[in-house]
Amino acid sequence: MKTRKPHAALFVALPLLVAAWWGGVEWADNPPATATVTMTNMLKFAPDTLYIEPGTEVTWENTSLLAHTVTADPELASVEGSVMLPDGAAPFDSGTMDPEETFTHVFNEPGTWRYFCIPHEGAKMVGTVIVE
Ligand SMILES: [Cu+2]
Repeated sequence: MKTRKPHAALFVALPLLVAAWWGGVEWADNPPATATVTMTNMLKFAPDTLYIEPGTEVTWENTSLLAHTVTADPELASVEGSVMLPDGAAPFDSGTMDPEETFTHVFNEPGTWRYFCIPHEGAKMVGTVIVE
C-alpha cells in the first residue's frame, strides 16, 4: 500500500490559517471600543457628555470652519471648572486643530473628565467624558 507524505507546505499553511481564524474570532468577540465627538461651528462638543467604558478610544473631529482644541490640562485653563481629571490621570491637550483635523485619546482611568477648547473657553465650549 502506498502512503503519501503530507506536503510540507501544509505544515506552514495550516497553523497560519488557524491563527488567522482564531485572530478573527478574537476580533469579533472583542471589537475595540471607539467613540466620536464632533466640534461644531456653534462652539460645542457634540455630544457634550459622552459615556464610555475604560479603554475606549475617543476621536474628536473638527467638522467646523474654526480652529478648536481638546484640552484637559488645568494649567492651560483660565476659567475655574473648565478641567476635571480623575485622581492620578495625566492631563492632555490636542494642540490647535484646524478644520477637518482629528485628535484621538484613549481613556483608561475611570471617573469624570472635563475638557475645554482653548480659543472658546470664554464661550463655555466644554465637554465631559464619563468613564465607568
Ligand atoms: Cu473651540
